[in-house]
Amino acid sequence: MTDAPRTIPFSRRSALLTAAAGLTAAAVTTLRGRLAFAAAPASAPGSAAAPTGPFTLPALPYKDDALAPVISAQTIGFHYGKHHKGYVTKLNELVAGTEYAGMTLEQVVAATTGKADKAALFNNAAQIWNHTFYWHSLKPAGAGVVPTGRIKDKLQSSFGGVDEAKKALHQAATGQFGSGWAWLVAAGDKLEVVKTGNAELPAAGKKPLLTIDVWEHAYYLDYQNKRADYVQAVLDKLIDWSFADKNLG
Ligand code: MN3
Repeated sequence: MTDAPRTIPFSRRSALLTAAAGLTAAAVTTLRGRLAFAAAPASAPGSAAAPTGPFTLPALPYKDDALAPVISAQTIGFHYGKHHKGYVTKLNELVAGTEYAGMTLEQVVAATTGKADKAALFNNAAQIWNHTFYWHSLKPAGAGVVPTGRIKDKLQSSFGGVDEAKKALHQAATGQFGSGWAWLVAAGDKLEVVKTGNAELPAAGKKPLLTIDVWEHAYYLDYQNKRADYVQAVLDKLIDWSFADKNLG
């Protein structure tokens, strides 16, 4: 689960989601393909085994101990190896034999957003996407913690500086009641911080630049109930501003 390419055009996601109601030609570009997901293995005819495709678990962009001590290998083992993987397994079960089996991950998210009767599909598809985006929002210690270039300028003009942007992210991450996500997003020319509950993504028109997972499974083994300490450590030592910069497009 190492050596995945880091350059991932997540930045097109919002446009895809916005356009996705009609599944436009642009939306047909598969997130699977762009993430270099493995091809679905062929299942034996008549096999009663649980479906193993079409969705697969994307590789972690670093080794499972690369974020330690901020995020331990044990946390990654559960968070990536059990939770993230579990969403993939569940989604494959849910789409088996349905129209969703032929869709990209982004298309499943777009087709099920806001539909109460499709909540299970949405939750599992969105959680796969969110987690992949989260892993890429982090970088082994020291590598991306000082923003430069366009993202630095935009943090300055939108928040008044990097520290202020980090404070806004910290506030969103600790202020989210229960499970959810804190996001840095681009809304037109400005950057904003938003929080979402459970598997929800930022609203259409707000392009995700980076995210912090604030579900308890993201930090409880390392920080127990101290979500604020986890968020501060991530912001100070792991957050990858260069990923946000790439996602500006
Ligand atoms: Mn999580």
